[in-house]
Amino acid sequence: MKVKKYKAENMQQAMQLVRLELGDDAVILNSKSVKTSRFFGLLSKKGVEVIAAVDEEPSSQTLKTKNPQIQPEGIQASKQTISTSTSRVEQDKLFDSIQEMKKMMKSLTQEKQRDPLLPDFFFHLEEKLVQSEISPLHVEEMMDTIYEKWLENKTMTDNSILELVEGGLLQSLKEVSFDQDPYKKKFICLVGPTGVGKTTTLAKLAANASLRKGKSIGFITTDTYRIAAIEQLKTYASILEAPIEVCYSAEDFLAAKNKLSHLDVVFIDTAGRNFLNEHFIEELKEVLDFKEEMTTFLVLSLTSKMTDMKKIADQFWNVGIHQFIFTKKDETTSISSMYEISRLYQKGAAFITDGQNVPEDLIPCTKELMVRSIIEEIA
Ligand SMILES: Nc1nc2c(ncn2[C@@H]2O[C@H](COP(=O)(O)OP(=O)(O)O)[C@@H](O)[C@H]2O)c(=O)[nH]1
Ligand SMILES: [Mg+2]
Repeated sequence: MKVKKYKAENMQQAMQLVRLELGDDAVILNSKSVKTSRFFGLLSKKGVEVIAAVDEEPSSQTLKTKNPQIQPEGIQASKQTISTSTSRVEQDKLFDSIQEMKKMMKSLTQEKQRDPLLPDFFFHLEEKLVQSEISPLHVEEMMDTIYEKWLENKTMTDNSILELVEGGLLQSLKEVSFDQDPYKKKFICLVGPTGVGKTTTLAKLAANASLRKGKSIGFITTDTYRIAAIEQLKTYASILEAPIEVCYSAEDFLAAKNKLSHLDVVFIDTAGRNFLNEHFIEELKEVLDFKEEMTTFLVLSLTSKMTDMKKIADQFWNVGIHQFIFTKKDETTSISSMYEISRLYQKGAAFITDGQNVPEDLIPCTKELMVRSIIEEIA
């Protein structure tokens, strides 16, 4: 890692220096305002001091680990990587086998109890649901209720059984609100781990508000961790001819909010960083100063594992999440996780995204749509 200190008149200049010398992947480790003095201290001027770092060429890393006798740290590092990944794999395996055992026990008890005349389609649906991301216990309860209904009317068609399943899934989201007007508050903030599609989705939402709904819009980004991230949002802002404020501190953020408060909607982008880092969540809470006038969406990728999605939701919950946005539907065939997350956390989803095209690949989400997509997956 190469670390360097830069002094400049303002943050923009400092970032330019960092970028020129260390490139787009540079990371800002620290920044503070300082006084620079000229003419033997007679004239003092305000400025900023930034400490930035960048990972050095990956090839030198590889060299280190390739020659253990010369570089003992290299070996240690790689061993550590293996041991952490092993324990993770082990954990996942354990989780999977527990799920497997649950399923087995469940099917054993069912075979004993249920009427032999029960149509194959019932078992087919039940099996599909158990194989999905939906909790087996929840599936069992729902299918038991449907079984009771079938006992009362054994001539029920397959289609009627499917409708009952659809009704059952909808019933569990009865208390969950899926807000239909995401632009009703002035500030819209997206939070979530790195790479899930926050910035892309923010651009889609902003384009939608501006081009389709005719709202005046602006952007704020607090994702100043990587220079490339700022540039990404700046590009969208310039295409939409919208103002953008880059914030490096809580003070900057408050100033930016005031500066853009004349606009209809202001879209706020945040850094992902490591979602397991609790300190980061606290930092985010401090910087963002979540108030009444802000809608906060937690962005989750449907390509993530269910266990990870739950961990992320738990971590970000403190920040005050209003609704979910589920991304990358186009990259997976199993989408029951979004239903399960909404059911578990009793929060709806405002949007689903299904591609990289801005602004097209954005679908407003409703309960019915969410449940229908599961029905299509299992039927
Ligand atoms: N396939 C697919 N890719 C997406 C979708 N949304 C975003 N991406 C891509 O995911 C990558 C990361 O997106 P970005 O918005 O930078 O994520 P961020 O780190 O959360 O801000 C980019 O390559 C996006 O084009 C989606 O709905 N489907
Ligand atoms: Mg981003």
